[in-house]
Amino acid sequence: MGKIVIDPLNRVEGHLKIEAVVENGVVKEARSSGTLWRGLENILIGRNPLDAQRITQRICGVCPTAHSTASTLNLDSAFGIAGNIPDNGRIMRNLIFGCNYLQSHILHFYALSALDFVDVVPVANYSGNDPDLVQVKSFIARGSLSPFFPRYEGDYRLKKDENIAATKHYVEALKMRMITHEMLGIFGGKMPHNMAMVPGGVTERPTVDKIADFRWRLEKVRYFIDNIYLPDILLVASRYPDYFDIGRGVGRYMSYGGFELDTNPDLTKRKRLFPNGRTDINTLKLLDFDPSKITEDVKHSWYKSGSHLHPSEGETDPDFHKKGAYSWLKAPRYDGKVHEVGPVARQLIAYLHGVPQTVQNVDAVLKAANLQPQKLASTLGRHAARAIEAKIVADEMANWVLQLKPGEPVHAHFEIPKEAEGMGISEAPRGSLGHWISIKDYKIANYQAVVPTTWNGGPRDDSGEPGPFEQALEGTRVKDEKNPFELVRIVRSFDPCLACAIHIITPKGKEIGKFVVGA
Ligand code: NFE
Ligand code: MG
Repeated sequence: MGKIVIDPLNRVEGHLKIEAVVENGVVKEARSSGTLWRGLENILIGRNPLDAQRITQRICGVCPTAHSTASTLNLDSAFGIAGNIPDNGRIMRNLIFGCNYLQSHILHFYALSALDFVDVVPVANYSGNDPDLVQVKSFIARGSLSPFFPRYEGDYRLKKDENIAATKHYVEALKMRMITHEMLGIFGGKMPHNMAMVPGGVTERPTVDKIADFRWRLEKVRYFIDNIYLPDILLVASRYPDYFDIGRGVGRYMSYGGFELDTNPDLTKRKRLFPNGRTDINTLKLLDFDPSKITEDVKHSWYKSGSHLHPSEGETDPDFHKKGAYSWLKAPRYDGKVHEVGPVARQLIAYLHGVPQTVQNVDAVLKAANLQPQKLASTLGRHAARAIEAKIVADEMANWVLQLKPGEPVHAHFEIPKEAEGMGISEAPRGSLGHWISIKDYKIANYQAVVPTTWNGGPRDDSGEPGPFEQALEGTRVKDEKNPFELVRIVRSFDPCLACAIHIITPKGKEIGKFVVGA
């Protein structure tokens, strides 16, 4: 029996450690551990509620827009104005958030995980004159091997020309990332950490110039998704078909729903591009979603605060010496049960709701890869679902931007209430994201976030059931324990972001070691 330790696992947001106990070549037990304490949200306590949108974005540089979306929905709800958002504000929020989705999904496939399937070594001997590839070749020749190495060896299956083409796409993906950031800047001011999303709507005004600027850039990104990203996913799918059976995971899925199509003040009833719900991969029946059933367990997390609490009454009291604990992530559960969140969850649930864009695109990809829907519950299923929804979001953005009405309102009036509770639930690129606020005496009295990578990467719950990463790893056959490429492929398919997962509120005045929070 051997133990594999992969630490750090990620190509960014690195503080994720995976431990796998292997018996007869198969993972018998896996542990996912967030190894960094951040304590970022403690800054929120006692502040003006409007600061939430600014500060929570700093949880992450990859998906700050997800946190600005969840926090503005949270403040809309606490201020009692969720039903008053003007169409221009609703649409510009979708566009700003959509840009972040596109950059995040493209970044994830090409920069953070494609190198698990693509071998860049053939580019060292490239003899053509493509300027991007010539640059990569000279970069390698200078001995600059990062970010391509170190890596696990032994299972690269694309042909030489395919590896070279995919490396070219890696470079093009970086340009797409730049374009989506520029697009986000048009309506959001800047990326990361947009300045435009505020309770009531946005601060930016649409003009014909901005709409045109946005739209031509979006067309480049749509071309890349349709002609490069989706075909690359299908190519990898054709060469690594066993990865539609590897890394299946818990099989229970949940989506809070995201991208606002109306302004129903009840977020659970609001019409959204990706609707809310739950499902099980074995039955594929649509199940209900009720946010009051969300709780967080901490038996195996380094906290001495209460376990199984709803986020509206969440506590975060660190205890690094706690026995039996092995992660700074909590273990979120719905109705006491573990759920995977993310693109597979969103697309399965949207499919079961009959969302036409999802049905059409999921059917097309399943047909092209000759797969049953159940195969989406897998390592490559996660990559495929992510590419499908990049296309859906990009195509919808092309419609939304033309629905903006220059000269019409972008923002609804609000007043900060003396006392209020709020909830902002949405879908970040990596899955379901919720923010909860409690306001007392016009200030933030408590603020809790439950984040996608906390759902997927969290440890065992109080009943001992492992989290989604852990369950996806358990039962996996490892060919060579020194090169556990199967395990990194599985976990990276979830697109882990530990910066998000370990955001953590600490109440003001709390002593942590020698420090007193907020003192
Ligand atoms: Ni830091 Fe994030 C997304 C959020 S993930 S990337 O997507 O919220 O846990
Ligand atoms: Mg939290």
